[in-house]
Amino acid sequence: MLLLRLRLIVLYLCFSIVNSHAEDGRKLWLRYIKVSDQQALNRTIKTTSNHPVAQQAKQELDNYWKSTNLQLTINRKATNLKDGFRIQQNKNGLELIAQHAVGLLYGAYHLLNEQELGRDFSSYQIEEIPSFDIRILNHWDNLDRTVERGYAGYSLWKWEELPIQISPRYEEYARANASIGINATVLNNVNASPQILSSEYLNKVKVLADIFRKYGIKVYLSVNFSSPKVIGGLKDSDPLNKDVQHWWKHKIKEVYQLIPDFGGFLVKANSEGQPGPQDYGRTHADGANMLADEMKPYGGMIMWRAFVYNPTKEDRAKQAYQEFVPLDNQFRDNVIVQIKNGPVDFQPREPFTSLFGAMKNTAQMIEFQITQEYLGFSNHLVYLAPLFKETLDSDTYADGVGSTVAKITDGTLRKVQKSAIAGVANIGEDRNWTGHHFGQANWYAFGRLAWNHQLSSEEIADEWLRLTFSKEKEFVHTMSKLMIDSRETVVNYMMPMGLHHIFAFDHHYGPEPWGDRPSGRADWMPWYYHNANVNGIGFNRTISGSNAVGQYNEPLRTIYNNIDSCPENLLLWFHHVSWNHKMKSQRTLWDELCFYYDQGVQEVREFQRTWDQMEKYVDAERFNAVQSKLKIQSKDAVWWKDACLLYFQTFSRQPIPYSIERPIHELEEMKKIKLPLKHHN
Ligand code: GCV
Repeated sequence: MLLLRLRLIVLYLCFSIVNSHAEDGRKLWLRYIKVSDQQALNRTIKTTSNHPVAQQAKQELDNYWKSTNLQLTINRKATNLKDGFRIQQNKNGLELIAQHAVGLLYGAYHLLNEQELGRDFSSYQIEEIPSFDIRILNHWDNLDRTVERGYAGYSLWKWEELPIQISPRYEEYARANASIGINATVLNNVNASPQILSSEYLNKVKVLADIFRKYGIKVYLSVNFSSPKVIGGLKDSDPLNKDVQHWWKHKIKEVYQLIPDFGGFLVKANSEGQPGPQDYGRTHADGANMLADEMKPYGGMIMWRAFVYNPTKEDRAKQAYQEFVPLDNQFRDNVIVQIKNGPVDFQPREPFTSLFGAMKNTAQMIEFQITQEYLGFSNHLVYLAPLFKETLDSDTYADGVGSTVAKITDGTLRKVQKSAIAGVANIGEDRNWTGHHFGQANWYAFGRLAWNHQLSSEEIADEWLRLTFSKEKEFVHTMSKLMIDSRETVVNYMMPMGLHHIFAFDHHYGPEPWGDRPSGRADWMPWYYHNANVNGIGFNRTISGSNAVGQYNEPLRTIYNNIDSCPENLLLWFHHVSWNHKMKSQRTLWDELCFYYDQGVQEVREFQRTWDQMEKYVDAERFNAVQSKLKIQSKDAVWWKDACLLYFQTFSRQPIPYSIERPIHELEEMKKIKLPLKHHN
């Protein structure tokens, strides 16, 4: 009996040990293996810098660098390197040179990744200079730890424990970001609680800023424009009111006393019910400049969002441009207007926002959404680098041919005090950080593109897969292709050919093209966007419609305006098209719509088959987790296809072609689906 008990105890202990090392994804792409004592003896790593960030770089290399001797050098004269680095051979080994300590840290991660990827360092030579100065995550985290549009659990920031108790994940988070070059983070939701600026919360923020500093990461905060009134007790928050200005001056001073390298504020004003300068008859420029002036002495930035639209008769897609273009020239040089990649809202596919390039004398930055609000949450495998690249590489023609969104925003074509790029984070408290293991790839891809927007989606997928899962050629090759395809697949089964915003109301998971709320705003209703009727489907944004095409530079205006030259993947974004319109494939629009929805479904099924064949390359835990998520994605894709085709068929009144998989749902049944999902803000 005693023996049996002992055996059971041993078994239990073994199981716990194995289990505590189970592969839960927490390590992300950072899987370096510690050097052995012998390896450590065979190489030396030296630096003359005592800067904490340089010391952090050295520490990482001390722990993991196996190859050769390394010299870390700060050369203040190497100004062209900015935050970047150069690595070259010298007679004793490799030399890593940077202008700033942070460049050494980025160089250290670069070397460790290269080592992981099996590079040969014998004649290694490289120079890396970041594309954007500020590479920033935007967390939409609320102070109660819910995350607006977050699908990876509660917020990482345990406000109720701070400033006393420190979660080890704060440092892990900072390290992960630094390893991909992210150097800034906005901790809280743009729908901001004024409380974040209370002294109580600022003392909590300080603790996070102190941890992040060692990794070269600056903290920013989203602020509520009504803060002077709400927490300052003033009678209003009018930016031209001297008391209001005074309040901000003192608040900003308090912030900098606690956090001397504080980055700045992000502001969502007069948008979706948030307060702003227009409440007092002032402009966005009045509001932004007032804050910018108070920030200026400390070198802080104001990121002012252009995501503004009102329930007027005007096409929502035109409103940011209309609001901001007349204000060009008026913003201070420490204001950057933060513009979403698409003119409506982070849809599976949108054209780039026409505002990019339209303001000649105003700094502009792009905002991507890494979290998958409109892309199946953390249930769907959708690799976003192709979406990010599509916008960055779009030619705005603002300063002639080649004025891509990337070059308009990175300082190449327009000189700016600081260039920037933002991504709405998909990170939460889940063990694997992002809910879906492949969601990590989107965090990684955002960082890599912020660092170097010339990288291809394939290069990034390749790196990430090898660092995160396996270096086996077949695995990397197969999964890289799947990842690249996954963006088009989600477009196919959700919103092909430029359809947009036909999501279920409020939570945005699943289809609801029939959605209507008699009391709700028209521009929050799917019919506002798809305009389906017996004649056809799509939003007429041509000259004869809302004339959103008029906001684009030539030749885009003409290309988009003409149904024959408009790219078919944006056709229903710009045109209301007859069901019998002949597509390039020679199918009618209706048949083509059926074809795309079906194709999306078939592609996800193929993803399932492909993943199952990867089992031998992946640990059981992550394999099973991804496999289950793909099942959900597959079911959802069928749901999307059936819902959209059966609903749009009530207008087209045409049969679903026989080559296409038959619906398995009833339209009326699908209309009854109401998911109990909460949208936190
Ligand atoms: C933070 C969309 C989202 C909102 C979000 C808003 C924004 O409308 O659905 O949750 O609010 O964009 O970007 O401000």
